[in-house]
Amino acid sequence: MLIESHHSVVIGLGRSGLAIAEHLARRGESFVMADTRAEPAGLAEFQRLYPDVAVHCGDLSVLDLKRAGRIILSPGVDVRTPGLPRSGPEIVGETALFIEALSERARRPMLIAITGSNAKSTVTTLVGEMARACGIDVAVGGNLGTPALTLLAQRPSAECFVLELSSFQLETTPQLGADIAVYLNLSSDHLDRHDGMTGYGRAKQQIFNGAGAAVINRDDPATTPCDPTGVTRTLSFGSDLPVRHHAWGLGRGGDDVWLMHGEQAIMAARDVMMPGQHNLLNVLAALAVGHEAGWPRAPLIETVMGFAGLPHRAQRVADIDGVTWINDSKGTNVGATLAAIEGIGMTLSGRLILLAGGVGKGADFTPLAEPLARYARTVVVYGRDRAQLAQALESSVTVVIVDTLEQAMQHAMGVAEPGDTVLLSPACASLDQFDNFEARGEVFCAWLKQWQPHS
Ligand code: UMA
Ligand code: ADP
Repeated sequence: MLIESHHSVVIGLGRSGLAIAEHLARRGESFVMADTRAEPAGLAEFQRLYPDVAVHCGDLSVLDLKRAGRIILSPGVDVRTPGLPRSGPEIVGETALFIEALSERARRPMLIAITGSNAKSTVTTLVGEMARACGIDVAVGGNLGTPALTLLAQRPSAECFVLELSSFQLETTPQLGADIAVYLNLSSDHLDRHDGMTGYGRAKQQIFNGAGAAVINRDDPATTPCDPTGVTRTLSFGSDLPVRHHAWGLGRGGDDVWLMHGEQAIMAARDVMMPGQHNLLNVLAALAVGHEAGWPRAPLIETVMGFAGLPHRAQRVADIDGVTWINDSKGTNVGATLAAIEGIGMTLSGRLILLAGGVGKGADFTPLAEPLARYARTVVVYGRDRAQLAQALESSVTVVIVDTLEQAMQHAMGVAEPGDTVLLSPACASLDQFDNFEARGEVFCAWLKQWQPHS
């Protein structure tokens, strides 16, 4: 394929690649497409839509990418992929094109950008719901599912964009310029892509580039801007009692826990439908965003009271003979599972039975040992990396090893006592036994159906 200096080369024939192609085509810009897979799933659809655009599939090293005007990467494509030039043309991602297009608008809509290792989708969705409840024409997407450029095309008159951004998307966005930049937390994930925690943290810090207000987590120092230049205001949330006006936190009064803004109690924790203290923090982060955006408080609180959370994220799915069953299949890393154990453990009447396992991605599971010793009756491990989990946990808690999730559930059903909670929060990816985390969560829910004849 011949590459010329006026060409953008778009890499990746997935959702982002299609959104980029549509954007460039609409602007009349010349581009070619490439994908490192020999037969990418999106090829036929792309060729149907753009029969005149050249497409290269396979090794990028055979292309003369140094000649390109610029290279636009899909988030799933590593910047270190063989064949990608280390110098020469600029390498950016879909979010950078979105920012460029936004800045061309006469009246720039508000941009709220949300990152973190965990809770991005929950907080992004909640902030979007809050905006809608305030009557704002809002578009919600990014890593959550709909590419930012697709949102821009579909919702040209949106007053506000709420984007979930992954480290992959931030890494290829040199200047984000969000009006409100939210950094929820940092824990180990995607280390294969980012040369360890330092690179992963550095990519996440790009959320603050050119930001107006920063919303950060007092419980997690990694979320503080490393370079606060340009950040005009910093708001924080955390599990302690906030002492300053810009701080959101938790307070205790009588038997109740309260969500606080400075010294003002905003709402009772028992009015939050999502289970666990970690979800109270998510609500505090969303309230801080709503406040900073200048949205009225009453619809924000009403939205929280009606928000049950997203499927597969610490979702209460059954109550059988006094035992609560929680589906946290999206707990695909140690940080998420830790938050679920701590958050749910804190409010337990009985003991916890944790079901964990799958593909551990080389993670260190030992941080789970101490909270499990505090809250768990048993941990049932299954799937490919069950032996690593067992080894990390068995000196602190009873561990039972089985092969499959169904066997783990069967065992949990046998040992659970009334008041206990069975939590599926695998701390692992699902791909050894399932298509994705949704399929894993659905197996969990389907298995429970046999015990709930009336549901
Ligand atoms: N491809 C290559 N070479 C590679 C990897 C991929 O050529 O080394 C090609 C594939 O053959 C395929 C295309 O790239 O044709 C897929 O592109 P992609 O992997 O970037 O995926 P998209 O379909 O563009 O979806 C992406 C995000 N995917 C990833 O970051 C991996 C989606 O997040 C996101 O919803 C979407 O853009 C819209 O913004 C998914 C995700 O798993 C949900 N995100 C990770 C996460 O949440 O942990 C970060
Ligand atoms: P993301 O989009 O970042 O993956 P999700 O909202 O889909 O985030 O949640 C992913 C996982 O993180 C779920 O298992 C969820 O229970 C867990 N989680 C939710 N809130 C928090 C939090 N505040 N800290 C850590 N983990 C959390």
